[in-house]
Amino acid sequence: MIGHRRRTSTSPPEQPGRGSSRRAIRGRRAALAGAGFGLLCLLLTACTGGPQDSLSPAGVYARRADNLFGKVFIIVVIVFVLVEGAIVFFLFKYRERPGQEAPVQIHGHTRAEAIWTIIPAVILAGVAIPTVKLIFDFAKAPPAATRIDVCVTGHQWWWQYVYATKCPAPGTSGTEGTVTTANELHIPVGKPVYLTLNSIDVIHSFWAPKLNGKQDVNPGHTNHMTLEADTPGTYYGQCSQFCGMSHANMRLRVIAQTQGDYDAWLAAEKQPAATPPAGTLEAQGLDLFLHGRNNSGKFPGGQACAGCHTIGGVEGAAGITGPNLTHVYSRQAFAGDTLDMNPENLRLWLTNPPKEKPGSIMPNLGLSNDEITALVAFLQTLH
Ligand code: HEC
Ligand SMILES: [Cu+2]
Repeated sequence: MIGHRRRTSTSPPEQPGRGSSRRAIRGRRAALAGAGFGLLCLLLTACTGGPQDSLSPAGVYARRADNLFGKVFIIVVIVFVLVEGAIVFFLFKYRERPGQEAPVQIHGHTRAEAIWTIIPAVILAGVAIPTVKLIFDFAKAPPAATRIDVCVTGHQWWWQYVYATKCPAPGTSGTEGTVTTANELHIPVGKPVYLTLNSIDVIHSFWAPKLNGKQDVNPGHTNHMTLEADTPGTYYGQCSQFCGMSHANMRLRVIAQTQGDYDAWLAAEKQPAATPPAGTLEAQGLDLFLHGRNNSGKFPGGQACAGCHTIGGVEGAAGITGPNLTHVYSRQAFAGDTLDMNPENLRLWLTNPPKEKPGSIMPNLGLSNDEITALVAFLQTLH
C-alpha cells in the first residue's frame, strides 16, 4: 500500500502555545532516544572479540556456520537498507501537506504485488537452501574411525562428560575403564569430537561459541553435535537454555590439546585416585568423605560426600548425584566452571555451596572448620 488517503481534519485546532511546546518536548525525546540507540550500538560493538565470540570461529564447524552467517548478513543489510530507505522516502514524499490532494491509490495493483511477493520468496529460498544444507551436513556423524566420542549429560547446574563410544544411560555412571569428568571437556585438535547429549533433569543447551552453534540437551531425547578445534587453546561456553536458579552458573570450557597432550591427559584420567597414607590430615579427610562425622555416615546437613560423589579406586565412593571427583584437583575450575580451582575456593564451597551457587543440589552440610580443613587437604590429592 503506497501512499495514504489524506485525512480531512475534524479535530479542534491546537492551542498555539501548547502545541509548539509539545512539539519541542517530542523533538527532545526523539533526540534522546536517538542518542540512547547510538550509545547502545556502540556498547554492543564491545561484545565482539570476547572469549565467547561466535564471530571469531576456531574450528571447521564454527567457521562454516560463520561463513554462512556472513553471506546471509550481507543480504540482510541490503534488504534492510532498501526497505527502510523506501519507507523513509515514501514517508516524506507523501506526508500530509496543506492543500495537497490524496495521492493515487494503487491497492490491488497485480504487477506490483507480484513483484514484491516473488522477490522476497526468491531471496528467502536463496538463504534457505545453503542453510538447510549446512544443518544436514552438521547432523552427519563423522566416521567412527576418525572421531572422538563423548557422552554429555546436562545436570542442574553442571556438565558431565563420559569418554565412551557407548554412552551409559543418563543418570547412571560410566562403565569400568571409561573416563568420567565434569565441566572441562578435553579434546585433541584437528579431530571431530562427536557429542551425544542428554539431560537428567530439565532442558539445557550446550554452547561453545567458537567451536560450533548451540544444541539443546533434553531429558528423554538424545541429540548430537560435533565440535572441532584447529589449534590448542581454551574455548569457553555455557548453558544457553534457561534451566533454573543457577542457569547463569552453568558454564563450561573446552580445552583443545595436541594429540600427545590429550593422550597423556586421558591416560592420567584413567588412573584410580591414590589413597593417602594412614595417619595424615588427607587420610582424615578421606575418612570424613566416606563416613561423615564420627563415622555416622552423615553430616548435620545431610549424607556423607561418598553418597553423592564417585572417586575411582575408592571403595564406597560411588555416588552419582554430583560430579565425579577422581581427578577433581586437576581441573582448572569447578562448580559449573564458576570457581577457580584452589584451596580457598574449595573451602568457600564446602562452607556453604548454595551461597556460592544459588539453588545448588549440593547442600550446606554444616561442616566444622576442622572438617573442612581435612576435606580440602584430601581433595587436593585428587589430581
Ligand atoms: C546431596 C549430594 C551431595 C553431597 C552429600 C555432597 N555433594 Fe559435592 N556436589 C554435589 C553436586 C550436585 C555438585 C555439583 C554442584 C554444581 O556445580 O552445581 C557437587 C560439587 C562438588 C564439588 C565440585 C566438583 C566440580 O568439579 O564441580 C566438590 C569438590 C564437592 N562437591 C565436594 C563434596 C564434598 C567434600 C562433600 C562432603 C563434605 C560433598 N561434596 C557432598 C552433590 C553433593
Ligand atoms: Cu542449563
